[in-house]
Formats: sequence, C-alpha cells, structure tokens
Amino acid sequence: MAARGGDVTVAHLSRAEPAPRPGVVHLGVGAFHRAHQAVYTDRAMAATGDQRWGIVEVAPRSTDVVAALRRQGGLFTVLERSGDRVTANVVGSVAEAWHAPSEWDEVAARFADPRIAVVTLTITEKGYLADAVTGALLDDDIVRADVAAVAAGERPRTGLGLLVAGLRGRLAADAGPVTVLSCDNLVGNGRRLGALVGEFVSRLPGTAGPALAAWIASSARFPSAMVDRIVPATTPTDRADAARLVGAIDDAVVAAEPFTQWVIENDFGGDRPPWERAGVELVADVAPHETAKLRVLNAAHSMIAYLGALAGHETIAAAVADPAIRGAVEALHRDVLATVDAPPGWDLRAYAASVLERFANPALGHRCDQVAADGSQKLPVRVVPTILAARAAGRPSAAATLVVAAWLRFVVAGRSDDGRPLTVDDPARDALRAVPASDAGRLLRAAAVVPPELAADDAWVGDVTRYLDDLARHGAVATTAALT
Ligand code: CS2
Repeated sequence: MAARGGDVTVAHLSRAEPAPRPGVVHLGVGAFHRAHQAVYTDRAMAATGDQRWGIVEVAPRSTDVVAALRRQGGLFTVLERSGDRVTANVVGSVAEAWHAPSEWDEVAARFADPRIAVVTLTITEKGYLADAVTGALLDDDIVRADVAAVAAGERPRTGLGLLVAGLRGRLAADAGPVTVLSCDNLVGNGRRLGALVGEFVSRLPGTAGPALAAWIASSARFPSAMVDRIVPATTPTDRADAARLVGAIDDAVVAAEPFTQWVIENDFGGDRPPWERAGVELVADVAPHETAKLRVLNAAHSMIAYLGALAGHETIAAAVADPAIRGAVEALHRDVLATVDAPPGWDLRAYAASVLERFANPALGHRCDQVAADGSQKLPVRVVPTILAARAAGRPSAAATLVVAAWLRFVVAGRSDDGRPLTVDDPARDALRAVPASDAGRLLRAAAVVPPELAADDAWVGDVTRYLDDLARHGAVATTAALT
C-alpha cells in the first residue's frame, strides 16, 4: 500500500532479505516487547550471524499490530528519544505474527515446533491471573473456562491458558525442552509463572494434569528476569518521525528512551539466543536486581503518576519537574534505600538519581495516566513491600504510604485537583468506587492490595486516612509537604 506524504509517494516498510528462522515464541506483542526483547534478539543475531532466533509474535487479543507486522514483513522501527534528539533503527528479528483468537492452529503448531527453544512473555501484571497479594492462581470464571478449554484441546483465551495449551502440545509432539521467560514487572517473575502454570495444570481433570506436570518438571525452565526500558504508548508523532527518518510508513513503530537493561537468571532448559552478545546480563540470582528496580524505579514511577495526575500534570517529565513531587520521590527513595540490598556492583544512590534523570526526559511524552493504569496490580509488587520492610525494621514509610493513598484518591475521585476528569483504568475501579471515598479501611479491604495484617494495622490505616483527607482537602502538591 502506498500513500502520499508531501510530494513524495511513501510505501510501507518492507523486507528485502528473508526473515530469520523461528526460534522464539513471544506472547503479548506490545510496545515494550518490541522496544526491548525484539531489539536484543535482533542485535544478538546481527552480532553472531546466528539467524535461528526469529521471533514468532503471538497476540492474545489485538489484531492491529499483527496486521501491521505482516504488512511490513515483520519489520518495525524503534525510535530513541532523548532531549531534542531522535534516532531510528529498523528491527528485523520478527519472523512471523499471529492473532491467537483467530489463528490458534498456527500458534499451537509453533509451540510444538522443535526449532522453538524459548517462549517469552509480556502479558502485564494482570495477565498472570493471580491474587495480587497471595500470588495464588485465581479461581474465577475466566480461569475455569480456560482450564476447561485446555482440557478439551480447545483454544484458551488468556495468555496463561495459551501458554499451558502450548506446553501441552509440545509434550504431545515430543518437541524437546523449552525455556519460558517472563518479561513482566513482578518479583521472582519466572518462579511465580512456573508456580502459576503448575497450579493451572493441577486443575486439569484426569491424567492430563500429572502427565503434563511431570513433563514440565523435566523439560521446562522458568528463569526470572529483570527488564527495563521506558516505552510510552505510540503516538501520531512517532509515526510521522518514522516516516521522515526511515522513509517508509510504519504502523508498528515504537518510541523509547535510550536506556535499556535485561538481566536474566542463567537457567535455560535448552538452547537460547546469544543474548549476552547484545548486552544481556546472565546472572545466578536475579532477585536483587528485580527488587531494586521495582522498588526504586517502578515505585517512584507510580508515585509520580498518581501525584502528577492529581496535580494536573499530563506527563511524567512535567510531574517530576514539579519540586513538590520531586521532593516526595526523594523521600520515597530514602525509605526504599534503607530497606533494600544493592545488587552486586550497584550503587543504589546513583541508581535512584539516574532513574529520576530518565523520568525527566521531556522527549518521551510518557503520560501519567498510562503509568497510573492497573495500580491495584502494580502497587503490591512495587510499593507495598517497602511499607512491610520498613514496618518490620521499625522504621517509618510515610512516602510509600502516601503512594497508596494517592492511588486510592486517583481511582476513586477520577479527577485532578482542579476538577478535570482523569483516565482511570484499573480492575479494582468499580469495587473501590462502591465504597465511601474517605474510608481507608474499607477501601483497602475492597481492593486487596495489602496483606490482611497491614489492612488490620490501625496506626497504618490511620496514616492512609489522613493522607486521603489531605489529598481531598488540600490537593496533591500541598500533601507532599508532610514528607519533606
Ligand atoms: C511503568 C513501567 O507503566 C508502568 O507501570 O512503571 O512500564 C516502566 O516504564 C518500565 O518498567 C520501565 O522499565
């Protein structure tokens, strides 16, 4: 397809060389995946000439990106934005793209293909179908329907269901060992995914469950990983910049910050892409990296998103330039640094400072409401552990507590302090809005983001109540004064 751009006719990005051979299946074709794992895999293949690691993209729901990638022979552009500099790189690691709901047979065949050695996932926190506090697999209609679908050999609907069905097909085809690599922001993401797959499999009726469980125990690995790159949602400006810099229309373009990091626990079931040649760190234990990243970077991101949105800032960069919000983040970082161990070779103070610098990148245009989405899934992983660690050590955690209150205020009020409506996208929204807005105890029980012992701690709930009251009366900026 061609379109007129100014006086030149511009065509879609298209591939002249053959696509790499499929070696990786990826579930969840979002912007983050394209700017992160797909780039590392592209670089690893370019650095080594080993073309066996093409990515088979599987979209559990949306069709747009699948259609765009197909149209473009799998190619897409990653823009790097920093200050007023923007550069463009075309990424060639995508071999195929499939839409699971309408093309399940093709997807199942890829899982059962012996050339596939690794399955990666970016299905977001809520895609794990786990209770955010206990980590256990949910027992709701969605999970029950998917367990029944896998048992009947039919197409599952969730990412987790697709994975289990794929593993079952792999066992049936005797396609060999596989590594399942979670790339979502959860602590112990691989271990948790392995446990959730195990719970899912144990609910399969008859002998299917034990047989699959035994095969998974012998042939599948679930290493944990820390992933990091800020990748905002794509905008029309990104498409225009890609057209200008690459000279082609790109409907799958993504824009990211220059920084990128991937630390993977070195525990693979079989072969794998030569990712270390592209800058991936392979370590024996990734837990310290995950913990530090989630509590320093992601927790601060959430704080900035909620306080920023309430204070009327559209973007993370604008919010972190507000001295009141920056001061609150520095207070949060003091709480975090007092309770977190540095990963080997890291200087946590320098890390915290570098994170603030990355957030300040004005070229990203990262919207507060994007980071604010799904707080009920994110806070238990990134913010609540700091409150619990501080409590266990007899230390205060006012800043982390304020994040919980700001999230509640954001979801329940749905308006900025000057009355403008906010985009609130959170699975707990309706449950929270059914409870009186100032009743912290009931709100916390309605959303289950903190463990029961914290929700029953009157002193802590009293702190949340006071912050909620201050946020409602005086607004986000004035409330941060209590921290500094
Ligand atoms: C963000 C993350 O949206 C969010 O919740 O905190 O997506 C963040 O940008 C990445 O984890 C950075 O690696």
